Amino acid sequence: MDRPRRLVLVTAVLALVTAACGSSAAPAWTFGPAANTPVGQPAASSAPVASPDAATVSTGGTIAIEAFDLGFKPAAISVPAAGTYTVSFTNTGTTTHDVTFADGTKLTAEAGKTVSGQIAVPATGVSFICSIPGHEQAGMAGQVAVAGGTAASGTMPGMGETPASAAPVAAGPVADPNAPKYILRDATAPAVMEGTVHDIELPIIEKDVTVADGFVVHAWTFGGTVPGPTLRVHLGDTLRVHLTNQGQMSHSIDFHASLTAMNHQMVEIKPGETFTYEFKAEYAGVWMYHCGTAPALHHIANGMFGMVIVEPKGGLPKVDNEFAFVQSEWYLGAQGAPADYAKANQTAPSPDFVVFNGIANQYKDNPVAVTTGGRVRVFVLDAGPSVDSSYHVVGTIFDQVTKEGVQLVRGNAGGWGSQAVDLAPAQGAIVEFTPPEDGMYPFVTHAFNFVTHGALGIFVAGDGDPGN
Ligand SMILES: [Cu+2]
Repeated sequence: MDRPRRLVLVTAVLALVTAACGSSAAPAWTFGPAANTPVGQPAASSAPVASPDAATVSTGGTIAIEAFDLGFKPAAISVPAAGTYTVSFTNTGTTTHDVTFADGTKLTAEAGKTVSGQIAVPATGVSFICSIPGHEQAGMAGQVAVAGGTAASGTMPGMGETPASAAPVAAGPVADPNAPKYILRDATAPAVMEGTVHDIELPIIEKDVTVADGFVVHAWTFGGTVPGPTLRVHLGDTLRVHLTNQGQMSHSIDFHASLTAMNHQMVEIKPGETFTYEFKAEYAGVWMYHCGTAPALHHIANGMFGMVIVEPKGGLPKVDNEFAFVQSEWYLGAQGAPADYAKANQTAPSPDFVVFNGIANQYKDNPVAVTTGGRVRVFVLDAGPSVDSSYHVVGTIFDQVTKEGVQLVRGNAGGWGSQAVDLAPAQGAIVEFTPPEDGMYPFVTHAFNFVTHGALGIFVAGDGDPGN
């Protein structure tokens, strides 16, 4: 290898190491954190829309509002005159909801509970939403109108008239050159855990995460990273996952590797609460875990997912290199804000970034070393929330594939091979290949419109130069 080439590679390796250590102090960046863009105040610009789900309250009566997952009943309420009314707010949903009026009055009810309070209804009426992130966009919006009055300009569309998927989609933010540098995710697959019973601490943490050069999301995470940690166990092991919700809103967890009733373990974990989700890994595979709190689309789109590897009976044979890649999408809101629910909820998804292990292009900028002529094993999961993956490694052929329990076996009698593994959201696979010579082997989803949106990494075999 000539000297300049070697220098380039050394520089790349150094960059990888320093990025992994997160060494440099974060520069000040110009856009404020999520706290500067609070949720919970109804928008002031939407035009009023009548709802078929309407109710009229008599003079001196009580305004009764029911919250369900995800909407209000009724969403349009008429009162005879301006004045102060008692509100009885009942939550028949499975997760905490609130009713937040345009003047800031807020009543919060846990699942199955009723709370009451008072609201001063002006002559122009008052709009209300659920202020929990994603809930308004999913349809939790309504309005109290005064009979004969003029609707205020600050009213909102009622549920049923404006489907969330038809809501206007925000333009993506502009890259901020002063945003904190992303923290490179080590692509190496973890070793299988020792023993047969595993107590795993998995705190739920809401924090700012740099998801691409110049772009910061106020993500919701398992364990403080997107994706959450990869958990690797033997078939038949018991996992006791201890969750502590350190965030500001309710979350939950759903392990696809488990067998359990939804209302047994996929329960709401309120801020400050702890919960232990216990299951036995009875089937081998590459499994997804994710938050299932409504709207699950928003919680997954904002970072709450990860991979569980359950090794098959007898374990996997040792190979030279092992990696874990989770493909997912980012639908950006404002800088430092959570992912944009309306954008994620389009029926034709148009993500800002499609990424491996949470960050656009991180393994293009920091190539991953593999052994020439060695066996490389990749655990790959498509976490979505909505886009498929066609995982392909340029210049290689997969000679061993296990996808959702179906196997292509190396050395099979017909001589069959595989070029790409197709994964719908929530599907996982194990692929194996051998880099035949020193050189570069890019890995992508072979839907190339997403390669230009961050779904690109590079394996470097040997010194990266096939010419020597
Ligand atoms: Cu969540």
